[in-house]
Amino acid sequence: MKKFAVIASLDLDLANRVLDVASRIAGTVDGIKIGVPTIIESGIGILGEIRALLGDKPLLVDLKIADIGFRSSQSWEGTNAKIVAKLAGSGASHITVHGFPGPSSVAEVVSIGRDLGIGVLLLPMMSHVGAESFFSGCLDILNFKTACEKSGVKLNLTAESMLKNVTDGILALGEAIGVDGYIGPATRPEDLLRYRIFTKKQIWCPGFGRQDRLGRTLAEQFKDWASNVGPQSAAIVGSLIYNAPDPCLAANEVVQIRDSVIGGLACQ
Ligand code: 3DU
Repeated sequence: MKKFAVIASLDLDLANRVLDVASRIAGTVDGIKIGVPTIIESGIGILGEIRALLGDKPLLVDLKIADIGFRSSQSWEGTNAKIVAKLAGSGASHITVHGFPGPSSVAEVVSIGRDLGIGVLLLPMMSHVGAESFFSGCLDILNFKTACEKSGVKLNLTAESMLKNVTDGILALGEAIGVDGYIGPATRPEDLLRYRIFTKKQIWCPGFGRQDRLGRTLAEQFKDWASNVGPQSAAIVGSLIYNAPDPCLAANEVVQIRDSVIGGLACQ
């Protein structure tokens, strides 16, 4: 993936609108994200159509998988495995999975994702108001370690003293299992800095524009994002692009802001 990528999230209600905007912006942005409403409306066939527009750019399918992992003596047979298996050959390059259902749930998604060549992005925190009410809660470390052991997940124990809350536990889990990256909140700069204590992996960040609660301009949001997470990252931008009168123009403006912000950074 391109460094400091811009990924357009096309949360539109009808398939023809998604495809229309996708066809107009595919050459400008660095990838596209499709969510559950679009899959429910259109079926996964739409992913192949978007893949054809994107060439080899990332296509993130944001299912936020959060069902069971179940390992029989032979293989992964939980619901998570069945969900991911449905994306075989669909054109998806990445999927999202929640960490709160625990080690076996995440391990199952990563195992099947690897078999299919689909990258897995884990959610240790979210961008919306109130996300911290559960994610920032205390982590029962003893219980967490036992759950990891039972699921065959080996935690890096040097990280143990760093585990302050659920977000930290999910980050430690992602590192232990070997996820491909994380979804991190652009609305919470301090959380993004905390992610970077745990991981060098990619961090893909939603929360630009309407979700910002810190009174920042878009350029300031991009500057905070880029300097906090560094080049192994993506900015996920939804309504700012798809709701604009001219989504193509809006995508160009977002990419220009990204370019001018990273042009001024020392770390690029
Ligand atoms: O707020 P926007 O319109 O830019 O859309 C953000 C997208 O990213 C949207 O699809 C939402 O479901 C997704 N997302 C978050 O906003 C926050 C998260 O923590 C994870 C995904």
